Amino acid sequence: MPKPLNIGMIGYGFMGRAHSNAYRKVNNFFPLEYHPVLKAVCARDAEKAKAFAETWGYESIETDWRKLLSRKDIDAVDICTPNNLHKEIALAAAAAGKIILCEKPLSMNTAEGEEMVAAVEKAGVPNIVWYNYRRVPAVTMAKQLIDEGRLGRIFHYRSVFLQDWTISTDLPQGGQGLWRLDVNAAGSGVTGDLLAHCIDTAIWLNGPIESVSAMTETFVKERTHTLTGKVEKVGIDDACAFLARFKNGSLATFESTRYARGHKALYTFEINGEKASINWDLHDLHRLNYFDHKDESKLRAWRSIHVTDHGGEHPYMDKWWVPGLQIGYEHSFVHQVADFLDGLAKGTPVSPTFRDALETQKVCDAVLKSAREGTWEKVG
Ligand code: SOE
Repeated sequence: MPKPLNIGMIGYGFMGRAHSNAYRKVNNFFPLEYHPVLKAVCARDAEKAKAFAETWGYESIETDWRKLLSRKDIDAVDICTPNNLHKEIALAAAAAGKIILCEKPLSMNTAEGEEMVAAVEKAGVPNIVWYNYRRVPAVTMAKQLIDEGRLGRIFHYRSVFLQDWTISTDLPQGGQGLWRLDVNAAGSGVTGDLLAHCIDTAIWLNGPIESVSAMTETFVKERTHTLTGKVEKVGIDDACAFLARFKNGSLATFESTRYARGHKALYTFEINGEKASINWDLHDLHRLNYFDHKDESKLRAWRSIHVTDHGGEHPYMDKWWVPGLQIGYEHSFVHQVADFLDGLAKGTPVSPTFRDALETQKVCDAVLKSAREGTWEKVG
């Protein structure tokens, strides 16, 4: 018998849609004991909440997240709000004994993240953070290849996340969608929003990051604030680049900006090992590029693996269409829900838990401190 898992979603923006889509699709493709039920969506604006509930099939709405948390018919809370609300909601949700799924980044900073980890661990509630790119099949396969030792000793990790949507000086900060430009709502700029993805994937694939040296820049220093109507100082980092040393001795470069004209969401990574290298590009997300030095020398070259095959060898793909037919961005969220529900049934935590995501938060804090102070910083 399927077990219902009643979801209460807080927030209804881009991520609210991505997560709702995943809850709706997951049982059509993955055989799972738990079946998410879209019980309630919560937003301050009742009309917007109603419209969202109708589009996505939520049974009810709330306009106060505390009311949502007090409801006995909600099992799991999905936090899709701006970052400055993650901690308060997560602490209250843990105290109410709710399962918690939290949008990335975990928190505004490490101190908040530590409180959140303590709260969920004390309450013993299952928890996960939506670092979705880990579950793009080609990225999951990169993890498998590394864990199988195919790359050997790793020397280099190189990652970028480039966008260009904030170049216009007319773009305001604050409010729906644009809260990402408001330091009081976001905590930081590209470091917490985009590099957090790169760091999460990097730690997962290549182990802990020990130290960093960073630079940041805010190219547009003042913007009108949507909520106050006044021109206010911009407090976020528009661009950030940093060097890093991993615990395994490998060296890394990371770069992110919202000022790379022509790039919309160019998230890439490349890893160079003693025996082989891999690279991946979000714009071509079903492909994993692989160079194996043990190939016969006259045929040795980068191969582009279309990660769409069945038989369990290409992660997640046997659940979808037929071999060769690719899937996309939204499926990474479906995979995350599928793994999380599977973990719930088995009683095992599923990564990235709040504790895992705290490691990314520590790197972000070290990066921002290094940029501020012009120093190499140890992580944590
Ligand atoms: C920012 O534009 C953003 O939407 C991030 O917030 C997401 O986490 C990233 O996956 C895509 O870009």
